[in-house]
Amino acid sequence: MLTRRRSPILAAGLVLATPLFLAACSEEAPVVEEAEAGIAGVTIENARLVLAPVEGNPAALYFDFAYEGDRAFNVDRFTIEGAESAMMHQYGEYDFKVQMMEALPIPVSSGTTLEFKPGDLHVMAMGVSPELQPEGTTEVTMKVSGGDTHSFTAEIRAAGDER
Ligand SMILES: [Cu+2]
Repeated sequence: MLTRRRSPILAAGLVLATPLFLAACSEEAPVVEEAEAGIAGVTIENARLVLAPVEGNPAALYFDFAYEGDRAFNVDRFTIEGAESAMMHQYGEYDFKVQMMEALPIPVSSGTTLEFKPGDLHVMAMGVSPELQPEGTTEVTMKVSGGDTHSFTAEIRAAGDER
């Protein structure tokens, strides 16, 4: 077992090194309209990117995640169009203070739901482009262990909007 004392980066590396034998993707019924690109069984709802009060400061991405599928995987990392980088954060107590820290990859199997929400698990977007403006949208890509990706659209909200 990994211990929490390992650095998140090292732990992530060990998790990624676990061999995963992926079932070949099977294309089933012909797709009529453009499908949400991604992993079968993943549902993302209520995705929103909340900008910082000061332009250029980190923004926070929240959404509801659900998975119904055969293959277990780890939610590993995110990219957000218009942000230079993104990182999963969790709040935890450190040095007698509650503060944000990098989250380890999150194991997911059929029936898992995750709530990325204020004050809890979230994705932090760094290097946010001024082109990301309230009432616009941006494209988010979630990458999981094994390399599959799932893309979805997030609404952009101003700092003062409802989160
Ligand atoms: Cu954060």
